[in-house]
Amino acid sequence: MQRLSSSQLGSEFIDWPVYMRCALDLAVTVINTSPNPRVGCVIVKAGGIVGKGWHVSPGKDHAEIMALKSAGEDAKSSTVFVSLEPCSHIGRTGPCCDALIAAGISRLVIAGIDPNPEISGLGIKKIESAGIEVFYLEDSEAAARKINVGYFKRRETGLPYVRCKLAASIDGRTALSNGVSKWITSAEARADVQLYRAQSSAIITGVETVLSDNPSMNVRFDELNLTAEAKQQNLSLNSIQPLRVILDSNLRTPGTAKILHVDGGIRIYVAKKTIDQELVESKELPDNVELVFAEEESQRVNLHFVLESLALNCECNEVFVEAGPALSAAFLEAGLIDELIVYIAPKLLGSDAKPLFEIAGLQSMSESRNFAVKDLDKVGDDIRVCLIPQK
Ligand code: AOF
Ligand code: ZN
Repeated sequence: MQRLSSSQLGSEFIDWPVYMRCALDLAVTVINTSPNPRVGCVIVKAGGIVGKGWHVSPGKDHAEIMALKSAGEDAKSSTVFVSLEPCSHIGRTGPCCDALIAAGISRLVIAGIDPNPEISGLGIKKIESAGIEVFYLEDSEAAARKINVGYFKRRETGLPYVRCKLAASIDGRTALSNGVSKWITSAEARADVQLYRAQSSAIITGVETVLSDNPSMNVRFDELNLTAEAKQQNLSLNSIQPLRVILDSNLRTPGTAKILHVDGGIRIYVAKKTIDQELVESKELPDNVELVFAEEESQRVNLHFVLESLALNCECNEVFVEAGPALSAAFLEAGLIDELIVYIAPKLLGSDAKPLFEIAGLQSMSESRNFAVKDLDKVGDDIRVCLIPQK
């Protein structure tokens, strides 16, 4: 395999980054392929695109297979651009490497190596041993990883990528002192949250939020505001609900809670030592609810255990925490948040309203929790700020 940076691309290959950008764009428009990565592929011949493909959902064609089908005979002697190394294994579907070789392609250009231990590097080897040249576009690697930030993190560390979302007023308050919080932010900001939910493998909340707000925490597909192109690329989306996860050390979630009665799987993590069978039976939980007895820390479920279990047992790539100030603070203080998303509404809720995070008693500036601003956007009448906690 030849590693190439843009500055090394001769005039013959000068448009390669553009074709790779097309493959990456196809991948990025796909909202959720969990537990699989988002992958895009374009097939180029005689200076033009002859085939395009993207992975839609597990069990469906991989990006390369869709692109090969759309290129037909034109795939012969073509150059194939894929945002990720083609697979060499038999999973839910057959190996893309074999299909690319059988189609008679001449060159393969990739932007990332699949961190799946069943594949990692083997796809490249297999293609090369069939006499096909393989190129790695180094300048596209960061974009390829960003599209699958959770997939890479899970495969490389055993933990999912954690986004924590909060909605606050400009005075940093998340609810009035009487608990009323509907609605702080605009409908546009709430539709934006729906998109984050839709791209997540799991949505995590706490029992306090279940008890105080009785939320559904599901994806309302009609609220997603997708473009026609995005709709076409996400045809299977409507049938997939992220796993909903409730952290509920003492199993206080009522059997009647709304979150338990909408489509999709539910996991309730309870603290191992505090729960007895009698309590479980008294709850009459619906069949789609799985109770998980978690390791505990000060009689609470251990958050690291929860995330590890979601990655290992449920193959969660990206998880979305939508919780109150106490649980959000617990994730932050445990160093488990990768990205904090705060919607700031142009409102004042007053000094007796509830804070963003329950963190108290700081005495010096050196104790402040610090963030780097990743993105800042206006969403409807609100501001969305994406922050990366600084360790
Ligand atoms: C590709 N192209 O578009 C994707 C790939 O169970 P399967 O058959 O869907 O295989 C899943 C694995 O394949 C996944 O874990 C990842 O390693 C790779 N994903 N590979 O060549 C694709 N989505
Ligand atoms: Zn494949």
